[in-house]
Amino acid sequence: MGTLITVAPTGAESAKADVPALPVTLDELVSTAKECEALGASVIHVHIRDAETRPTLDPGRLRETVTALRESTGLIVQLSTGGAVTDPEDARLAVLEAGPDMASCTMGTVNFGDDVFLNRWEFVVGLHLRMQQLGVVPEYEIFDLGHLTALQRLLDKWGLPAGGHVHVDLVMGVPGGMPGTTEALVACRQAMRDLPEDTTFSATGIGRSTIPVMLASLSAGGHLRVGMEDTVTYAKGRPVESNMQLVARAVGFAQLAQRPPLSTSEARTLLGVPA
Ligand code: KMH
Ligand code: ZN
Repeated sequence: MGTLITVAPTGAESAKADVPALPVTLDELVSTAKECEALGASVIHVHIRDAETRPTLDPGRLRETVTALRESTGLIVQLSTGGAVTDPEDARLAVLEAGPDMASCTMGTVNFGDDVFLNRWEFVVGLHLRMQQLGVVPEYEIFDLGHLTALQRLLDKWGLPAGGHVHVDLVMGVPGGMPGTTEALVACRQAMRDLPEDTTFSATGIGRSTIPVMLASLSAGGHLRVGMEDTVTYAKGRPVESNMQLVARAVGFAQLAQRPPLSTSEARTLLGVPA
């Protein structure tokens, strides 16, 4: 099986002033997307910024971003409905109206550093149902083991997502969530036995857990998410130079594991995203 590589280039947490290589304008995002696709990424997980480089969920900017990424790349465009911890639920739900191929759907509340990333059950159900209506394929974001139990409950009660395939992303090493360790990844892998049989997963490790999580995911049959949303230090004392540097490293690891990157069309087939 090949490796699905998702790039998460921007996020909502780092400031451009602190991380100058962060893509924050539409031009920066599109050129990053093109280069990451050429290296082997097949999905882009998108957070956008406003003219002052602050995180935003502005509907017009989101639509413009989806259109520009579709025109310039073959990547699967996945918008974040997580936004920033300060974003209200209605703005997060409205992200879906921008017409992405995929969107994230976080499966529960988690302490997030000194903040709280709030995901009430009723809100999670609302996201799942709206994605079903609009034909947007979810990526279920799992910050803790119990989020997988919540996903099982969601699917049991409300049915399979658009596209019929279940794909989860393990976001590991957030201060307040599960640790970025092989043991935690294996525990999640075991818990996925209660989900549909063909469920797939990717994993990302925040900060220092980036490399251990990549290796654990590849060896457990999982896929990879990398990018400056999650990792801004490449190695001790070396800031990340670009998202491409992180994608290139992930591609190298995937090739070493004899699981080369999936093409965008193979990724669409795997995830149930229409061409
Ligand atoms: N920025 C975090 C609060 C997602 O994109 O869906 C949430 C997050 C998850 O990044
Ligand atoms: Zn995100």
